[in-house]
Amino acid sequence: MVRGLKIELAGLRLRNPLMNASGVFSLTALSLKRLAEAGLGAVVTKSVGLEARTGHPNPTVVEVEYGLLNSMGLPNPGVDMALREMRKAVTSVDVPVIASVYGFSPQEFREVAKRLNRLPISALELNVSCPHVREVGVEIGQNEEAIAEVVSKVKGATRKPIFVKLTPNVTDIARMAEAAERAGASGITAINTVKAMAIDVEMGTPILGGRFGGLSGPAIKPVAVRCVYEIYDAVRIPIIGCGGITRWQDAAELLMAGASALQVGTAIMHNDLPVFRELLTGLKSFLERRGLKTVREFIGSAHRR
Ligand code: RRO
Repeated sequence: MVRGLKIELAGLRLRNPLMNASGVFSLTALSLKRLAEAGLGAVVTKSVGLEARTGHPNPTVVEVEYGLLNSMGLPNPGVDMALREMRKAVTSVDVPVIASVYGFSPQEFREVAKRLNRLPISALELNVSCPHVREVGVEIGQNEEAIAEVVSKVKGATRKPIFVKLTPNVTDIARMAEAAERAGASGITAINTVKAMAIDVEMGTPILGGRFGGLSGPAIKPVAVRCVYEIYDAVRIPIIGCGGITRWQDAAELLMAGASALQVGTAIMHNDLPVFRELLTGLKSFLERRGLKTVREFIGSAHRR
């Protein structure tokens, strides 16, 4: 294990700040276990809702310059089936398990959160930011009142820490973070994917079965850095930075922008699980070169001038 990277996040003690981004390698207990074994500080499940969904028609993923475009469409087995897998996960994984939750209404979010109380899940991440599934993602995440309502409803149903995953597809992400904080969120995850599209010029039609998708990977890292920086100035609750982390320098950049923890998604698809060891070793050496004892000393350091 790489030492010196321990953090505390909304009451969770993590051996290091790295997590997977929800949806990547995170549907089964076995894949969550493999992520934990790859060295992560916590693991995050694929988003689960009240009912099962098959997701969007193929193709659901397309590679573009400097990133990936996905339109998975929230495929998931529904919370009751997902609970079985999560039960296996919490018993076989030696790091905190964070459950990602979505809903078509504040009541649905609440109901899913309530059912998750049956398991020793460490925290919830509310997905109010899927860019391409109608009525369930950005319709909530682009509206301060809707974010606040979802957070308050879920808070009434659980005592677990609540992270709210925000969309960059808004004019002012800091205001969305403030709304989540005012409603009692324990932290913010920033950012979900950027709404995007690709067209096959020979066919003359959109490539993705769902037409629109979410852009992830190196292309969106500067957007993530900007969002985390703005949110850090606006709220006191911790931020989990997510978006395009591929090398340890990207991780350091998001920490300096104000993230206390980090999620990695697309880089797992490109570099597989060894990417986490590389990130941890790189961050550790950087700390040492800077004469710093803990990763905490980095958090938000780009704001101090
Ligand atoms: O399942 C998806 O298509 C998906 C989700 Br829920 C999300 O939050 N972000 C994303 O890029 N894809």
